[in-house]
Amino acid sequence: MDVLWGINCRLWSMDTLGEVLWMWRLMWMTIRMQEEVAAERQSMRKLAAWGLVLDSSCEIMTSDLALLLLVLSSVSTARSQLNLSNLHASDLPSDIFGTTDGYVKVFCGSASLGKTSVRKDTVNPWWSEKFTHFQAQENDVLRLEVFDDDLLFDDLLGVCQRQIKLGTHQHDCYLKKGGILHYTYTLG
Ligand SMILES: [Ca+2]
Ligand SMILES: [Ca+2]
Repeated sequence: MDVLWGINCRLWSMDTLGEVLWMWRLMWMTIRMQEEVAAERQSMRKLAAWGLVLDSSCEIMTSDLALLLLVLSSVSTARSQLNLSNLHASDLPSDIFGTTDGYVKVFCGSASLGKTSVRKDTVNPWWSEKFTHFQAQENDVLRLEVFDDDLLFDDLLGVCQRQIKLGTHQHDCYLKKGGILHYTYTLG
């Protein structure tokens, strides 16, 4: 009797172990499937965020893809070249440390295009530097920061900002701390 019970018990144990393993495998597969579905949804959300229109079966429609490519190509062709030149200033304010030592930092959109050299001891500086940006777009913000070079901390004399337009334009910008910055740019 004990022997038979022992055999039955072992068989029961084997069956139970098999069931547990099978259940564990089923749970593991379920979790993996959920992860894959979540990842798939995440990638679909990213595509949707890029402006792609998805159909009911979550497949990108051919016409939408063609439209996207058309938009992307038109964006790339909208890039223009910006040339900035003829930078000079008049009546820059001096301070107790002496006559102004002016220079200008140049930015276009999120790009920094560099800065001019320092024109020492003059309130009417001219800068020979020219700045070029090949990835400019109409309505990008051209930003010019005029500084007085000092021993420790340079003084910001004023900031000139404007949205650039196609063509050649000449501007006079009145600086917050006094003086005028003159410049010319061409976008095209
Ligand atoms: Ca100075
Ligand atoms: Ca100063």
